[in-house]
Amino acid sequence: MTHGHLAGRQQQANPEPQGVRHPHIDFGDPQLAQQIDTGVAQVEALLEEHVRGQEPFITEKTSHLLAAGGKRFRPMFAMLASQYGPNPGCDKVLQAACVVEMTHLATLYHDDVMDEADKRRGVISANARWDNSIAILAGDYLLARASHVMAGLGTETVAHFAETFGQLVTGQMRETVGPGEGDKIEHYMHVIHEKTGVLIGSAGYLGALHAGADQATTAALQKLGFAIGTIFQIVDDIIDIFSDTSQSGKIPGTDLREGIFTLPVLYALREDTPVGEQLRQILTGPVTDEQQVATVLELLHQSTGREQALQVVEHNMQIAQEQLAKLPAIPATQALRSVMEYTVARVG
Ligand code: GRG
Repeated sequence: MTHGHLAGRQQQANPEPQGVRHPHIDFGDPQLAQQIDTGVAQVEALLEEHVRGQEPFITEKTSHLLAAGGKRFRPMFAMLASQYGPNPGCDKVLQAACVVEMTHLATLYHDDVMDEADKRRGVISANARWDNSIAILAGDYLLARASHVMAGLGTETVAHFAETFGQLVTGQMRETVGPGEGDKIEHYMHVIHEKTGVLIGSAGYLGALHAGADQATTAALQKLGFAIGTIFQIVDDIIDIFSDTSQSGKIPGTDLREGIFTLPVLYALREDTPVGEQLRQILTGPVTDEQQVATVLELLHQSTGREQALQVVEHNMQIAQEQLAKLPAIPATQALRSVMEYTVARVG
């Protein structure tokens, strides 16, 4: 749930940027793969152009995280969604994909301020390199540039994006205020829907809309993106607890150390077993002592937390399958199925 940052622990003197890391997904059709690659490369060129400011001191900040890397998952999803209309990969599709990725980029700047993150995409975060004000303003500038591109895409896109912005901010604020007396698992699901599901849903919606796809198909691709985003986040949160460092390169328990209890932990805490009881006693806040982190991880391995979180993944896969079933039998549908399988396969 901390979305990849390693606050305060792993900052290196000379951190290495990740570089752009397109996920290796077999689309099952070389011609389609070529079209998507070309489209994503065109979006990359647009991103490089649009993150630039009118002053060099702006460009230095707004290009920092774009240059550092990232998967470009959302542009790829938009390009695939555009296959369902008569104009796949047209200029407007490319611009829509660019708007989605620039918005994603802006949220990363703001998220790192809120999380006091030191690193993002393998490099020093903007808040750590400059300061919070600069990082917030860089995110704001990216939103301004995204709005500029959006203006050329018409009022339907602007209206759609107004909704998306609102949901992103609501999710972030919902996470910040916490569940209060409410159900913690419902709260978690609500937050990940708003913070992660909604924007991937937008990529599906806008890619299809600007390619000229019909309304039912556009709606199915938005729901598919939402479900895939939800799976993506739960899987990330499972990996954070249960990953084997030698395989994933990640140190397990980052969220725990920050007092963020994600889905597998929330399920484990509900268990009416001695393991659940011990976890309830220990997990009253952030786990700071490394010995305690090891104990909690061991208890989580003994719990049903992972299994129960995977059942929620399974449920969202069914939702995704329902949307895939609404789509015509074209190569993009098989590719989207592979995208869904990729998001799940990361959990091992
Ligand atoms: C600026 C519109 C706006 C909103 C501010 C801060 C905030 C409200 C929302 C935060 C939303 C957020 C950071 C969600 C996390 C989404 C997520 C899964 C990030 C990681 O995505 P990847 O794995 O990252 O696709 P890369 O680096 O590969 O692009």
